[in-house]
Amino acid sequence: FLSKKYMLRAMKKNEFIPFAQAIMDTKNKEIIGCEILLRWKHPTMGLIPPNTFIPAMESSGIIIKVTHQLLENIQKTLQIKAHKLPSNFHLSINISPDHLEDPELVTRSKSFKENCTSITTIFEITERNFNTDTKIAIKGAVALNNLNILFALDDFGTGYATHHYLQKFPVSYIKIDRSFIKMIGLDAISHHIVENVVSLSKSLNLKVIAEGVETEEQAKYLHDNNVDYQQGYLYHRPVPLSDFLDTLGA
Ligand code: G
Ligand code: G
Ligand code: MN
Ligand code: NA
Repeated sequence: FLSKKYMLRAMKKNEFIPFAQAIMDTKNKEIIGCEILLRWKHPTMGLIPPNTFIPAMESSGIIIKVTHQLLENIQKTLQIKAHKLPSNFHLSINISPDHLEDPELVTRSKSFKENCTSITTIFEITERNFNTDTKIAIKGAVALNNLNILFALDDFGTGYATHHYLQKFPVSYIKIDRSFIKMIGLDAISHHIVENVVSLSKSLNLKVIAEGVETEEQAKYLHDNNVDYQQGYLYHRPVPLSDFLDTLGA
């Protein structure tokens, strides 16, 4: 089921669904936005999580088509539920690094932005396996940034060339990988690792999002260490975007 042909057929049948997970403001514990997480609603296998199929989509290149379809689906859902959106809502979308080299991402994103004027759009680029360092990719990122799309460096702390990318790409947010959040409260060494990740982000003057927050102890630590935003099972599990927007009320 991970062949290119099979996944393209699934795309045509609209089996890839945007789920959303809330992102919380650490200070007032209000929802400031959400991250879109793709799910495959397979007719016989049920809901398949992205780590199962994203790598196959990336290596076959169809992630580009699937992401363009995802942008259209998100746009439609946001238009239907526009009355549910709070002001200054942040919507974060994962983009595969190679996709930055595709000029069509800029035209697609431009039309997305024109149709979703009330939200702040963030593209999350992972620094795990991030070797998309070409001039073309940087140019793409700058063009998107000129459309007022912000960038988050995802899985922060797991890559090998963090600062190289922070220098070259127009990054506004970093997301501390959940492997670091898991270490909070465990032992002294783990503690120092987390503190260093936080202080590096702060010294670079970036907004910090912690992901994979599961316990009150982690939440308190992140609050006490001035981490701006938090995401994790402690607050909300990912649900279909449309349901998520319904829970926002008014
Ligand atoms: O939801 P889950 O934890 O299984 O997500 C696994 C990974 O898949 C996450 O790291 C996330 O960044 C990635 N991912 C989720 N949705 C998308 C998507 O639409 N596009 C890309 N490129 N990656 C995604
Ligand atoms: O790669 P990325 O960080 O974008 O992936 C986010 C993934 O982490 C999603 O697949 C989501 O389902 C998962 N996730 C979200 N919150 C938590 C959490 O609190 N704990 C764990 N273990 N996974 C989480
Ligand atoms: Mn992400
Ligand atoms: Na991540």
